[in-house]
Amino acid sequence: MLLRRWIAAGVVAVATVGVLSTVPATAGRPHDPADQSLRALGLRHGLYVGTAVDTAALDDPDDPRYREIVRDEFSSVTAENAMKWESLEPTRGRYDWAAADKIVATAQRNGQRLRGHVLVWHNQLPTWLTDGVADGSIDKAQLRQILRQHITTVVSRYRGKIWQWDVVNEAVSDPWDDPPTLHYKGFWAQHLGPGYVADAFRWARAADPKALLFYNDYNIEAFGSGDPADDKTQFVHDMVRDLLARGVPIDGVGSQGHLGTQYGNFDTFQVADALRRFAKLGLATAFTEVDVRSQLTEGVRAGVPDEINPRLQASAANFHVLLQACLAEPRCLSFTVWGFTDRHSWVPGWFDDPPEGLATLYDENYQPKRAYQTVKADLIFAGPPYVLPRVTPRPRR
Ligand code: 9MR
Repeated sequence: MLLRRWIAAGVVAVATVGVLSTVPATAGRPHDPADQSLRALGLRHGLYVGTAVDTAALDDPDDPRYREIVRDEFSSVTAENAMKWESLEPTRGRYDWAAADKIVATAQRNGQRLRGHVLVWHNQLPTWLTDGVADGSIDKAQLRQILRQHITTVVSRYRGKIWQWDVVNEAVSDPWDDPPTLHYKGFWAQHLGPGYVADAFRWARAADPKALLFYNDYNIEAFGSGDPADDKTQFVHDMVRDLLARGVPIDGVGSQGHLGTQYGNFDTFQVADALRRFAKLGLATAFTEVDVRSQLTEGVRAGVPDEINPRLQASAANFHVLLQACLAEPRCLSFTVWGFTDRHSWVPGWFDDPPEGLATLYDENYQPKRAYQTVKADLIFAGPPYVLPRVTPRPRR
């Protein structure tokens, strides 16, 4: 058994070196066929493989492995929470840049690109803002001015350092919301009307002429009915098409990619089709927050293999579908996972009835899971004619 495994590993290693040695260096890094990290393998295609980073984990002196994996495996990082409004401006008028600056500095030291997350979202807003609106001390005109000021301040601080900004996040409702007909949802739409979306992109562009400006949302991995009344992907498609038609400087659509193994999900062709249709509008795309969670049944928690294995395999299969579709679409610029280890993942803290977890590429002890090997294999065994170098659109004015 051991011998068979060893031989199989040897065959893969030889095949890998064979594939890699024919590929030229990309993206400014010397090509090293021995470097089998996700970042090196991704850059063979010009694809940036990223992760969200958690400030506490990054700072934890007892957790060096976290920092090593961030540094070695990823070519792009996103601050999981540190650039959100409540983190940056907990007190009105007093910005605390420490955590965000640290992530930017770490990324620069590591030679990584940065996705900025997030300028306009209805969650994780500071209470001075939401309370002020609720008690009437901030009126509509002031709110618009405050938003403009926030976008200008944050984008200006990191001008020239952010590759892609998530300018507007999750502006569109879901079919389970009330009313079920899809609409602009949440704090900003409620208080400013949907025009805030275009405003936000214009203000972001004024503060940084070069960053790629993204709209970012979940459950837009594939098209459904095609009716914007109940197909979120179609709604978002029509929204960004209209923004473009009005000359709004939007450059990309980020598909978050939060999936669960208990759902039907999609095949590669459906996902590739969605990316293609956004690309046809002239937009870049990216997977921005990929993770694939599973229900932690009693059997899973007790370590029963026939409960765990199908979930790990299904998780890997869903990572594969999203990554393969991204590889197939030259305008899909980056593939970012929302945390890389089950040790630091938003999932267990968020879904507790039933409990969910197992959503990332590495287990809690930093052992690579099936999903990691699948992502790696996808990056190794992809190439022309179906996988071509990335095409980056010029930032719109
Ligand atoms: O991972 C983030 C978690 O730590 C926060 O508690 C949560 C609060 O809303 O936000 C999580 O990140 C979200 C991201 O910013 C936007 N898309 C959904 C992500 C998961 O909720």
